[in-house]
Amino acid sequence: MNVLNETDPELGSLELLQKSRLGMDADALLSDLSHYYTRMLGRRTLRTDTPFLYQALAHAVRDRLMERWNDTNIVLDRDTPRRACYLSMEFLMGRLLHNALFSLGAVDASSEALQALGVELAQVEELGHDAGLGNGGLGRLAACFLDSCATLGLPVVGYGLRYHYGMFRQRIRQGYQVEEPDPWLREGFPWEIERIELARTIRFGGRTLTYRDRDGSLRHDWTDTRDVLAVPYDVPIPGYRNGVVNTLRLWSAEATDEFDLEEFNAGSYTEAVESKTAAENISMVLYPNTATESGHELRLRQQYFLASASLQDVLADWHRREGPGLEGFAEKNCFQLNDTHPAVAVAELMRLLLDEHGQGWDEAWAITRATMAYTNHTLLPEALETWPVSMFERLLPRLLEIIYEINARFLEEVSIRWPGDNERLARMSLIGEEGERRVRMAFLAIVGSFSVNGVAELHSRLLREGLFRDFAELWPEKFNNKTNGVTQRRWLAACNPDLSAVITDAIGDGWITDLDQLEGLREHVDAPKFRSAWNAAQLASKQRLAALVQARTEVELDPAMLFDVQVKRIHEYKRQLLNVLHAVHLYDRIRRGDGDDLVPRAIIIGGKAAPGYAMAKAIIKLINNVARVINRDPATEGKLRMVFYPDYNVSAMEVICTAADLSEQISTAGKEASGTGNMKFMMNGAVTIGTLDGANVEIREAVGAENFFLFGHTVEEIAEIRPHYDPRAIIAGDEDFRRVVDLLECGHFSRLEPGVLDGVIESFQHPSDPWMTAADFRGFLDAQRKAEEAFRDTERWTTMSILNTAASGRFSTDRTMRDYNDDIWRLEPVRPD
Ligand code: 26V
Repeated sequence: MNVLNETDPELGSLELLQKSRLGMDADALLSDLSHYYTRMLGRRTLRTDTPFLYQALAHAVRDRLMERWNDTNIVLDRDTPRRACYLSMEFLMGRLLHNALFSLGAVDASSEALQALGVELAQVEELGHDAGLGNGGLGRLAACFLDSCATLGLPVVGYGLRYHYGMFRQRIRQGYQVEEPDPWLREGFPWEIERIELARTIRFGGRTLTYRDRDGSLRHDWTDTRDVLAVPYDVPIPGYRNGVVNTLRLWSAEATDEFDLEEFNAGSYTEAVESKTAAENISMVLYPNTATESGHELRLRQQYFLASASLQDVLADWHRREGPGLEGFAEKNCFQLNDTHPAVAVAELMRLLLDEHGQGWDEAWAITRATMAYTNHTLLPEALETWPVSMFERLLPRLLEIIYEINARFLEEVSIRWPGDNERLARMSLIGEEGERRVRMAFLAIVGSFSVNGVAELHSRLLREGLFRDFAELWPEKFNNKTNGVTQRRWLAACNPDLSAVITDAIGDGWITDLDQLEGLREHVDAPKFRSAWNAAQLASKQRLAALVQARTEVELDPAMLFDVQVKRIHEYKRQLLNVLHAVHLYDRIRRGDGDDLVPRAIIIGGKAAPGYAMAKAIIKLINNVARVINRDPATEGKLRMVFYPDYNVSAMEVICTAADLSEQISTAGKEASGTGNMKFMMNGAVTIGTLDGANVEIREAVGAENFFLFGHTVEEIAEIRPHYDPRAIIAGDEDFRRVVDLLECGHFSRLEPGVLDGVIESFQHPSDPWMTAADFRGFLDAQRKAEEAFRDTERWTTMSILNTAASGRFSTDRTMRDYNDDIWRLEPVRPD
């Protein structure tokens, strides 16, 4: 239901818009900036300790985006090309100002404008908050996808939630993680446009009525619902200097009325206000990805809220342009499900088509199956979503009916193909019957989609051979791979201007939109001038990071050291623990006088642990305790430093990824679906030390085995040794490992806090350790030694660094988006007039 009616754009306004293009020069920007600063924000004195200068510049820039945004939307409206919707519970956008300026080609002009005021652009950019609407890789991938789609001119709309509180801020107190809320909207978010006229009503609870309509067909009514309003806020997504601005539409939950009148009239004022709060809770907070948070009803509410609002939006827009019928809808629309989080969209699209658009089951199912596509992002069984049937029944009774019907028809198909195979039926059912009955969201997504993809070659193979084997046997043609990427605009061009200049001097700037051109760097790999420029840029980046680390942690890092970096969410499978064991080993060598030939090294670890994930939090405590002891011991002076970088986020990564020498990608094989941090490091010239996991496999293939430090058991080896895995025997048989464990167990790193580290120290010694950290200890040490030798040979390292960047072309999301488009979306690029 619309709150207001949107009117069609008029031809007259098109001409007006085109005539009134705003200037991109410093004078024009400065004049608009001061207009917003003084007239809109009402500030008279110039200061950089308040957000107003940032907001004023953001508004001036947004005006310029708005012109291109309108132009893009006019073309989309006029030509109605096929489009794709990227449905995602997370969009980890980071800061938007620099990206907007960079896309518009206005970085220099705005620097100049600010210089006239005696202010540096970087200072102003620092005033902007990260839009942290995501947990990690999955959310950042969505943001990189949007950047690439806009740059390629692909008509793709991002649909997400406008959480009031994004990813929590992390503080470290006495070595422990402390979470603080992230009220990122408090100072206002200048990039969004509220579009109240496009608000939708979302229903929850109630019951369903079945009746026959005039034609005698069965119809369903979902009544007595508690409704919530979904209000869209649009964020512009600029393409790189191509005049395209796409849309990220974020839904915010509001009560349908200021007061629930029924309750208010009945005299229950407080209940009325409470129900308003309950409605608005839906988009209050981003859920962390831990098992402890799973199964929460509010999370299912969020998922349905996103799915329903977005699908209603697309259908309403369709009818606005095409009239009442749905003919051609499936040819013009495609929905990409970012993991199972929005998978309820399969059932919701069915509901909308059946109950609100008068379609029969077969027509509706044909449309659903032709428009939905599903991407899986994890193999971890504990991360696979299921919802209790009882919860579905209470919250979304009509959807449960539809899911039952989908399941009945689907199992019929399975039993025709494999008659009498009841075990298979139980395995493939959308309803899991072990213990409490639960809806299996991944299976719903597979059954309802025409495409199912993993995010790296290895991951996609493991999906086909393991987790989704039955489904791959039934529908082999559905399964495909789309290896992840990252956008080089943010992750090289914008965040590493020094190295970018060196690259552009050598091969021109075509790589900014065609990353394969980085291959051209190979030709320059032996040129002394190029190499020294390369090294100078790397050194400048390391100096920049050292300064940041000192400001945040008070630890001093010598930029000449080997910067050994692991930043990502803290999770056991990512094995930050293995990294710590290595750090303790290096420390032990120094202490026993065997550290003289060590390459001086700075171990930098950063990342957030989900608030309910006790072991991950214990790992953070361990890292901090070990770092403290190492940094305080005079014996390590000039040889070894270790830091935990607090509050790791997108903006921190923009500095960190430029300054790493060694990129740690050391997950247990088969556990990391892809990884994307690995790609950011590679692109910026870091060399990877890693296992054969996720996209590491493809990174190594691209750069060559000699430019990658490989270690660790493979997926197959892990499976083989698991049944008789005996970490204590491994430790006992390895002198270095024994010494590390002894140091940990004697309390050396927890002198005044006896016992606080016991849980972590035990975890990797247990035969049932799922991550098999001990199994890869020796391999890791050996690979680290090789990395050290290579780093000592400065010339060799420079070559490896250049070759890593040169081989990173494949890992651009421009390539990923072309792959999605060629195989799944099949969209035509748009060009605004
Ligand atoms: C979710 C959960 C939920 C409950 C228990 C623990 C747990 C652990 C991880 C997750 C995240 C699942 C989805 C996800 O974020 N996957 C990441 O997606 C990235 C983009 O494709 C990819 O690069 C990462 O390898 C993958 O972990």
